[in-house]
Order: sequence, then structure tokens, then C-alpha cells
Amino acid sequence: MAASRFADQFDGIIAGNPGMDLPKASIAQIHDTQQFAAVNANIANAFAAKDLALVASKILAKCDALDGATDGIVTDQAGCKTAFNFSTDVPQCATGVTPDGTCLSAAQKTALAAVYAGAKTSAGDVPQSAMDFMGMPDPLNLPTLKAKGKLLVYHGTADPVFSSNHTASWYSRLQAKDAAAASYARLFLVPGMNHCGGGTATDSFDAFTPLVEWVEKGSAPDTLVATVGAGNADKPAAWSSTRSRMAQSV
Ligand SMILES: [Ca+2]
Repeated sequence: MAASRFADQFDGIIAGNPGMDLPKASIAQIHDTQQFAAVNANIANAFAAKDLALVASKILAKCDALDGATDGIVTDQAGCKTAFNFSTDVPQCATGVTPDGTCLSAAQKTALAAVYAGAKTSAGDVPQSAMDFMGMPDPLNLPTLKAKGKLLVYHGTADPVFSSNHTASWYSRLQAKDAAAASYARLFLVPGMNHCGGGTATDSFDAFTPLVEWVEKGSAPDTLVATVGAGNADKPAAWSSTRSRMAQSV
């Protein structure tokens, strides 16, 4: 929002897990909650941890190696969307069988499929919000930022609040519109990171120093080196506490 409306006020901006379209993000939250409520009125009980672990294991089975490293991290998001088929890759429990970590109920599969597909109107369109004016005026038109500023964006791909797909789509469209986009805006996707931290991810990194280097010395960041945060309770037991990964700009 600052890069769009107030770019003249900043030399550099870091946007972490940005909510680029808050009204539609709100619709997505309500939509997802409705799906979980259809499984269990107490949405906290719609999925047990073992149910979600089952889905994660099936995604890893199809997608982990696509990025060249079988390391419990899915970096090739686009390839995974092609390789992983939620309908056929996640087993459905036989009628009357309670999910036990090896299968999901029909209601659970229906709910997750709807969440993955996103909110749609009855006509199949993406719903609009009466509050759309609260978003960025035109996220593809950033002339002031381009003239004097730098924008470093990072987004965890497991962010349940704001979709990294939305941010990646914005950046792709910005690049398509302006071949020089990378000279003033760069995006780093952090595989598995939750909303700004946590998740099965290397979620600890310094984005500020690279931004200062970019602003003051013109040295644009191509990579961010990330490690597992000391406070990351989601770190798999098998991971070294010193594991590090490098995120490349999109
Ligand atoms: Ca991998």
C-alpha cells in the first residue's frame, strides 16, 4: 500500500507477506471458514493434526523432489500444482470409516478441494467486494516507486492469511507490463513459511541489509539466505537446527 500510495516518502520498502487486496482476502477467509464448518460446526475439530499431516505427506511425495532436493521443502510451486492431484493423491476413507491419518472423509476432501479452488460466485466468477477501494489503487502502476525507490517483497508459501499465489500473480503481471520491474521491485517466495514466520520452513532471514545495499549502493538482491528460526515450533525433528536455504528472486 505504501509503495502504491506513498512511494515518495520512502527510499526503500520491505513488504513481508503482504495483504495486497484486503477485501478479497476477507472473502477468502470467510469462504474457507464456511468449508471447515461444513465438516464440523466447531471448525477447530474439522481436521485433526494427523489429517493435515496426511495431506502434507502426499504433497511431499509428489512434489519434494521436483526442485532437485528431497529435503521436505517444496520449492517448485508451479511444478507441484501440475504434479499433485488432490482428488486422486489423497485417499478417501470408505463410507463409515473414521479418518485415522491414512485417509480423509468425503466431507473433508470436499472442503479442502473448495479451499484450494478459492471462493467463487454461483456463476463461477471470483467474487467482488464492496470494500475494494481499500486495496491498492493500481498495483501495476508504480511510477513514483520506479523513479526513486526500491521494493523488496517476501511471502511465505504456506501463509493462510494472505495468499502467496496472489503476490506471485501480481509480480508476474508487473513484469509482463514493465520489463524493468526487477530494477525497483523484487519478490522472494519462502517455501513452507507461515504468515511472516513459522511453518516447516527456513523462516529466519535478514531482508533489511540487502535492501540497504540496494538503495544505497545499487546492488540489487538476487538471493536471500534463510535459516530455521530458533523459535520455530514447526521445525521437523529431523531437520538440523542450522539448516539453511537460499531463496532466489522470482
Ligand atoms: Ca524439495
